[in-house]
Amino acid sequence: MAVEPVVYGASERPPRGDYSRAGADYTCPQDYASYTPADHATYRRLYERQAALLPGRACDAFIAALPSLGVKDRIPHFDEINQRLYQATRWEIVTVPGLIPEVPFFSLLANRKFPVTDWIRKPEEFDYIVEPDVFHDLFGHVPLLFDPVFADHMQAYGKGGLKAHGLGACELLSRLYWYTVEFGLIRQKDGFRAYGAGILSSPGELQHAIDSPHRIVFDLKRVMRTRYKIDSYQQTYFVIDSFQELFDKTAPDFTPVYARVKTLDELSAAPAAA
Ligand code: HBI
Ligand code: FE
Repeated sequence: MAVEPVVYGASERPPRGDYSRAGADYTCPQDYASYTPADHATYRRLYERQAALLPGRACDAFIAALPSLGVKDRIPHFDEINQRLYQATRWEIVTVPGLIPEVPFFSLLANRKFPVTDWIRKPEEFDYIVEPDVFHDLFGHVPLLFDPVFADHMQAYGKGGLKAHGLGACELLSRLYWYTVEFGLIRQKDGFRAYGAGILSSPGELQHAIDSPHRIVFDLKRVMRTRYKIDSYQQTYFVIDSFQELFDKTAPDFTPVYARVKTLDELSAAPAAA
């Protein structure tokens, strides 16, 4: 059964990835044979460049977990990673052809399955790509799934997403994902560090996020009111003190939070003019 492709936002770009391979839950086998030597070289080069930028910019938990991805000189077999990941936090990565609709996405997270796109960007997209490719998903998202508290938060987010869908609150909830899982900062004793996958997988934003003065202490309602852009560096970053704080502040039922936020004005992604 062919499923409908999905693209980020209301973009006119054609969907990336072959959705005819996907089942009803949008998952498909990792098409390992399709990788060319150039694809493996792209992954190796992306990994080398990004890993060199992590000290002083990525959070300690990410740096400690990164080696769990295994090989860095080629695109890993997802099964290789799953053996370690399942042992660590009972998560597993599943293959998807690209972005998938919110309900299938939330359903996978709610079952401790993280969807990883299996195609990789072209060499000419080395510095920037809008859609998540295998490097963004593997390098950016998977290491923190080895952290027990963050792993539990991700499952809770998926369960919350299924509820949000029923309440028509997916846009509000997607802002929580955006300003934490994708672009979140954490305060460590030695300074602010990135834990968001969108920052950790981007060479330019990793520096920009650490240098940016526009940091706001994590506040759930403020996050849900703040719009975001998908194709430029963030202009506002939200800061947590620990993954436990993120888990605790997002554990309660969001129904009253959505009701309150819907009565308040949305906030621009750009920080209020000083
Ligand atoms: N699909 N494959 C994939 N990966 C994502 O990170 C993703 C998605 N679909 C929707 C989505 N993220 C966001 O809109 C979430 O906030 C729901
Ligand atoms: Fe992502």
